[in-house]
Amino acid sequence: MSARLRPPREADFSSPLRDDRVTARVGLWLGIAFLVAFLTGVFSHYGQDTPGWFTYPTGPVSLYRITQGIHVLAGTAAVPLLLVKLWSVYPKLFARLPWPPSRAGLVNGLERASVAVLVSSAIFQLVTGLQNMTHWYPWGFSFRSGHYAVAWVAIGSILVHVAVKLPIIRDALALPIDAATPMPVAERDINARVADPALSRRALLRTTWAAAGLAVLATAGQSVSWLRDVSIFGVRSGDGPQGVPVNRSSVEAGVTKTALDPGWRLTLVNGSVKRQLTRAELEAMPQHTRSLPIACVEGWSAGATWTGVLMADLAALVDAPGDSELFISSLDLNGTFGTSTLPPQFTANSNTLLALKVNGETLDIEHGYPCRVIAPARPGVLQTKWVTSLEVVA
Ligand SMILES: Nc1nc2c(c(=O)[nH]1)N[C@H]1C(S)=C(S)[C@@H](COP(=O)(O)O)O[C@H]1N2
Ligand SMILES: [Mo]
Repeated sequence: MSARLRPPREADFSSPLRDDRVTARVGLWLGIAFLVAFLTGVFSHYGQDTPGWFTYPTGPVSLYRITQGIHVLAGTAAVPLLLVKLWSVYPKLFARLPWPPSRAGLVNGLERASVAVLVSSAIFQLVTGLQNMTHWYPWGFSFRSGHYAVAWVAIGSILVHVAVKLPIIRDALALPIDAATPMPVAERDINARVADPALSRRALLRTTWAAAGLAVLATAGQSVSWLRDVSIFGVRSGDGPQGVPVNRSSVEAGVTKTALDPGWRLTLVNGSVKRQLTRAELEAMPQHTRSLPIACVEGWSAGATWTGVLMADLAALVDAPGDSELFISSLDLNGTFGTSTLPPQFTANSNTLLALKVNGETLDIEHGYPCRVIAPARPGVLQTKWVTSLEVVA
């Protein structure tokens, strides 16, 4: 290299590890991770913001626990994969655009612009996802709408990228990883220059898979209990009261007094029919016990045994059909999670309870005392705690 200071050029990067064979193999798994995260993410979004054409399923009861666990694990695995992939191609940033402008130059410029969109949307998704897992919201926009909107940008730019690169990807995947053969693709003969690298391409790939696997193991314990001890990234894998982690506490929700107030009543409303019940009256109704997980959008989940009354029984008290849609309000007034809507198929489902107990004990205030919603297969954010009223939606 010359002694004179100048910006690097693509040819200055001579590691034979930066090779289409590495990029394509890591890219393949990165693409799979993003596709899995996209599909499970859209499902999660529809679970919370259900479009009219979609009926959210009431089972299997662990559905959301599985899809959202996979969503977060796919995103976690993508972090080391994206880092290695970016490292393998970043010298291309210093490749010169053909000058004077030509058709080829224009195509090249467009392709680089699409890669810029791809890289920035991918980084945005992984960073905001990790921030949500740790409850760190340094930005002003809503996490869910931002993460959802950019998901479409990311998946779209991945599709464009794969389409543009398909011939290179095919050739690169077909070539043995460690063979010295230079790539048949014209501009990629840099790797032939360095004869004896410190690390083989195979070893680099193995290290990459190991890093992705380790990241997954270190996170999975937030949903898989026997992995808990090795899960240093499982943010909320520790036990909360009654063996269930707590998302938003009673202090954060501002309900420490109202939830324990002996004057608390559950209000049931069906048009002009109205009824109020004390907790003792709820306890006097037929009680049902169900094993259902709480599965947070952040990826953690925990199974528990809940005891309480059937939603359909409550609807009947105000002369409403057992498959009524219910609007649920809680004492928690200063957040967006203080209300939720229970669709008809959940009110009618005998796994959906207004729970009074968890794991055999009276609900802790942190888990929603005096009573909370627990429905099968749904995102945790809809399992409203500190319930104060159920209104039949006309
Ligand atoms: N009223 C109210 N209910 C709520 C919340 C809340 O902030 N306020 N958080 C929800 C979220 S995001 C989750 S994951 C579950 C967690 O329930 P837990 O704290 O009992 O584990 O409660 C849900 N119910
Ligand atoms: Mo949650």
